[in-house]
Amino acid sequence: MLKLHGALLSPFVRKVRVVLAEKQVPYELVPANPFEKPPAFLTLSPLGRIPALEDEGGRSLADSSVIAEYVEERFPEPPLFPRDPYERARTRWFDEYADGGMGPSLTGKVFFQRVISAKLMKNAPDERIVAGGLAEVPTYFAYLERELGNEEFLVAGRFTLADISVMSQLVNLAHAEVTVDATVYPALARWYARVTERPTVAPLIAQDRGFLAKISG
Ligand SMILES: N[C@@H](CCC(=O)N[C@@H](CS)C(=O)NCC(=O)O)C(=O)O
Repeated sequence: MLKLHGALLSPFVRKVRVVLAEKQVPYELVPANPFEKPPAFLTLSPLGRIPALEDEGGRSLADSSVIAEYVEERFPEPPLFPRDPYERARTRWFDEYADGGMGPSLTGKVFFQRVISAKLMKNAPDERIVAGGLAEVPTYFAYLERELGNEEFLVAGRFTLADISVMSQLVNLAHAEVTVDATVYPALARWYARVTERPTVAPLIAQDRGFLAKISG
């Protein structure tokens, strides 16, 4: 069975878990703390980041996008990348927009301070960093609102990795009390509800909430 090394709350781990769930691929979630980097974990993930995947033969891969494409190629059904080359590239673009843009600009600031730092590490959040992240939210949300327009999904009119990657960052923002205001971003709010209600996504959010309730006590 595949082994996914990671932890609850990580947007990158959630992304891979949703990919595996959509394709109904069984896997074992092996707990890995990204703030401790034992040598054994560094052999799986040389940058010391979660997630890392180990295949049935013990071969490893790191990085959620690399893992998602590997899973797509090994388990093609249902496809999470469109066939058309431009639409495939657009899917990768939204994956990058989420991981390389929303991740460091929003989640890494607001979620990290309000949840990881305040609730898990029991340190006071740095409000200047939080404010910096919050100031960037409208730019990201307005872009996504425009890109969605009247469409149900971000790319090719169907659920793809683009939706998974962007949703995954937004879930972390929601955990940090940053939600999508439906009066300002109606398309994004509808899309977020549609994607997070999926049976492959909703249970993971519930699992996160259970964990958050425990660490908030
Ligand atoms: N590009 C990577 C990012 C992974 C990442 O940054 N994971 C965080 C946890 S959410 C981590 O492991 N941080 C620890 C570190 O950077 O040392 C991916 O997509 O997997």
